[in-house]
Formats: sequence, C-alpha cells, structure tokens
Amino acid sequence: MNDNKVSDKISVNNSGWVSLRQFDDGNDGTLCILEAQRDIPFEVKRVYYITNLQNARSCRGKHAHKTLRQAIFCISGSFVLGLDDGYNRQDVRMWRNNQGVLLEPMLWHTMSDFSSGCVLMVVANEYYDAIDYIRNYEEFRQYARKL
Ligand code: T46
Repeated sequence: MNDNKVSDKISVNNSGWVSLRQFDDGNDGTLCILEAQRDIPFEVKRVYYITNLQNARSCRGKHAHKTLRQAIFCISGSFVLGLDDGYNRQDVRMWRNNQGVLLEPMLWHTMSDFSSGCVLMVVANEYYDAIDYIRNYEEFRQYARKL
C-alpha cells in the first residue's frame, strides 16, 4: 500500500540502503569511506553535490532515470527523500552521513524538507545525459507499470 509517512525501512523496488564505514576520531571529526563496487554495487563515473539549500520549501528531483544507477547521501544536515517505483511510494528521512540510498533505474525521486546547512552527495555510474531523464510523472508511471 502507499504509505507516505517517513520511514526507515525501504520497501519500494529499485532502491535500498547502503552503509559506509566510518572512523570516529572524537574531537578530530569522522571519516567516511565509499569504495565503488564494494560499498555500492556499481562503478562510479560521476560525483556531484548539492549545497546552498537555504529554502526549507525547496524541492529537487521530481524525475526518474531510464538506465542510470546512483546512490544518494546526506553528508550534512537532513532532508526527506521521496521514493516511488510506480506502484508504491515512501518518504525516507536522510540524516546519517554514512547511510545512503540506492536510486536504481525507474525510481521516481524527490528531495525536500531540507535543514539549514544540508549537503547532498550523489555518486553515479554514468556521465550526465539529459536523455536518460523521465521528468513527466504520468509517463514514468505508465512506463514503470509496463516493465
Ligand atoms: C538526480 C538527483 C538526485 C549537469 O549538467 N550535469 C550533471 O551531472 C547534473 C547532475 C546536472 N546537470 C545540470 C542539469 C540541470 O540544468 O544541472 C542542472 C540541475 O539539474 P537537476 O535539475 O536535474 O537537479 P536535481 O537536483 O533535480 O537532480 C539531480 C540530478 O540531476 C539527478 O540525476 O537523480 O539530483
């Protein structure tokens, strides 16, 4: 069933948590490590990060990818990640800097409810390609339900 409450268990298809190892050095900070094909299930060709999320009402994403594989992390602050596989939706609160979420192909995703100082980092298995985006929700839903 659709459940839009923020939850910790990922139940939609084409997603899941990934955990990164971290070393807590007390007052000297915390070091987090991401190794491609070890901590996430693909090679990394591109990394991007999103900063200056000054407006809590901002909303990013609102698309799915046809083939791109990604993992998204909240490396500072918090935000809500909305996930929709075409059948089920859920919201996941992102706030642990060593816990990421896989954004596999055909997963509609939105990012919203950003805290001040929120920083997102995304790793992707391919270079940027505008053709890979599905930005129309109805088109996505029909496509997802045909698979
Ligand atoms: C995604 C979510 C999680 C590029 O030219 N190269 C790039 O590698 C990226 C990521 C973006 N852009 C351009 C395309 C747009 O003109 O940057 C502009 C903003 O991108 P967009 O509106 O797609 O940003 P978000 O935050 O909605 O989505 C981004 C990624 O684009 C997307 O793949 O899954 O983060």
